[in-house]
Amino acid sequence: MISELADRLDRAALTATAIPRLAAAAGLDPPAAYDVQRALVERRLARGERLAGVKMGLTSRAKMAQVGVDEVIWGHLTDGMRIADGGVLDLTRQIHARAEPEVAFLVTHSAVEAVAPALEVIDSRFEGFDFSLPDVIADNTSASGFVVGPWRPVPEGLGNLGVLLEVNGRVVQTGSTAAILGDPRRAFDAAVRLAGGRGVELRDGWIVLAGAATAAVPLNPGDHVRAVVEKLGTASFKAAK
Ligand code: 0L1
Ligand code: MG
Repeated sequence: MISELADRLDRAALTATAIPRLAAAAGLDPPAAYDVQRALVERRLARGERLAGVKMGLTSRAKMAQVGVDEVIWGHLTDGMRIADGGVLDLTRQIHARAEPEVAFLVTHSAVEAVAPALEVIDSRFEGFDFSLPDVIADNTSASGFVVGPWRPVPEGLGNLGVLLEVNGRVVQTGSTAAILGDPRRAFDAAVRLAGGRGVELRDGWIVLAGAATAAVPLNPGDHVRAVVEKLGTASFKAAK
């Protein structure tokens, strides 16, 4: 069953076709959903992608409320999801992608080496971007793409830096790194704990995406998307069709 569910999600992503929710009919609880996620990521690795880190999801109160839960979740990042800073996201390979501004950590010796402004592209494989907690866990927490800006040492006050999300030069969302579990470093600690609990130790050179500082915005062809994080700088990409 795990393998069949992973195949369905994998096919949905590969063909950019939304599918109905699957967790309730399959009786998936969160631990079984993480088994599906692992099987899903293994299909990417079998195609030659390599693990690049982990991402934290539902790290803001607003997102937890949206899914009706009180806990953070995590997913896998691969090199195939990475978009160069200033690079292009191919929207023909997305279903209904959205972008959200984040903070990324660089891992050395299981600790934070550096921090960077980042963008995550989320693209739920479920119809209407609508899912239960086990659904979104199985779907690798909607992970689809990510951009990391320039690395720098962790600055004073990381827990409350201003964040802007711009589309085509217009500010469309404003927020603070405080929206990420009160301080993005808590998201890093949660990544160590939760991934470690599933036998995944953070490796040197891996990236941890800490979570969104604002709501995500839908993407349209031609959009130039930029995250601006106080003291950290910017990360950007262009959405193309
Ligand atoms: O990165 C995230 O917080 C996404 C987690 C899943 C919820 C969503 O797709 O919005
Ligand atoms: Mg995110």
